[in-house]
Amino acid sequence: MVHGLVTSPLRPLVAVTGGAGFIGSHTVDLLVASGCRVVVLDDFSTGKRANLARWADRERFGFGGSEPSVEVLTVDISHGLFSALAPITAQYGRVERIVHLAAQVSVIHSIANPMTDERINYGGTLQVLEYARASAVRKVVMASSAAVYGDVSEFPVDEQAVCHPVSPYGMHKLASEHALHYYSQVHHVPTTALRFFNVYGPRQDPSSPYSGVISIFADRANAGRDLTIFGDGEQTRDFVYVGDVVRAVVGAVLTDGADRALMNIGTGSEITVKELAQTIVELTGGKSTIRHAEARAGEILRSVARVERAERLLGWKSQIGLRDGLAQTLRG
Ligand code: UD2
Repeated sequence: MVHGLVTSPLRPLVAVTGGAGFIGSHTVDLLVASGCRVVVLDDFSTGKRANLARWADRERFGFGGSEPSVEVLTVDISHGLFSALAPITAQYGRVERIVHLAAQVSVIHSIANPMTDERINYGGTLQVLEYARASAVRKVVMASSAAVYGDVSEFPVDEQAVCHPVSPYGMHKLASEHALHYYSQVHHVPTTALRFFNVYGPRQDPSSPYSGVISIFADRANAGRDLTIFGDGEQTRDFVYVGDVVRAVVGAVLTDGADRALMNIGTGSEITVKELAQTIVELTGGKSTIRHAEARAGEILRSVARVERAERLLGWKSQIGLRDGLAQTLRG
């Protein structure tokens, strides 16, 4: 069970950085459904207003009404949160909790641009934590990643495994986890880091070559186009449905427990990319052909999470199986 859930009749004000993105917008939906008021901070580099369209008519100045509502601010997280949030807190009271999802999300981009990745991903986390410290925020939850592990040899991957990230992206996520621990221990800002495995689901953008494989395969299979597998397709991943992921995020941010904790957010099951492609082709009526191209350099061959810790600390477990999640994703 989630311990210490907020029972205040007042709706907590929760800030969501990256709230217009794929995982962020699903997080906003669930927070609002849980009775929270939400302020989104997003620079719209990859986030989209369309992802928040259902809240558009209730955006701005809706906090005083009877309906839960969402405020959207255009902010580059690496410039800090203070000036952006000042008018909001002056009008609606303090930000009680923060979900930190804003990030430069491409591993490949981080290898070509390590300084940019450091500014946004590590620097952005420090900005969030500085705001949280100064404003006595009650909980900060950050999206970390399976990328912190790098190459490991034991599966499923345990949170206690020694981390050797093999990208600036993974390095900066790991450094961000250390920052969460430091701010919690020294400055008494309660924090939780969630190490996401391969998240998929509706609203994931398939448009970049480094988009999530399921978003690319779903998009192409729906259009009857070929799917390209990099390498032999025997590499495995632990694909976790976005609806499950945001239950973990919202559970963690609305609890006063799980402080200074970090945990894997995955299903504990793995599937090869080849089986994944075959399943998607089957679910879309068999119109697409599966082709192979050269394996990606630096590819991790196996990835699957040990999941007991999230169950123990948050009472969280994935519920949506891959076939159901794929069906939802293919419907869009
Ligand atoms: C995921 C995360 C990344 C980081 C990393 C940590 C996503 C989108 N990326 O990278 O942010 O956390 O895990 O290890 O979740 N593939 C194909 N054909 C395609 C596209 C991909 O075969 O058209 C393969 C790809 O070579 C890989 C697998 O599918 O073996 C998954 O690729 P991905 O880009 O979805 O995610 P991954 O695991 O590289």
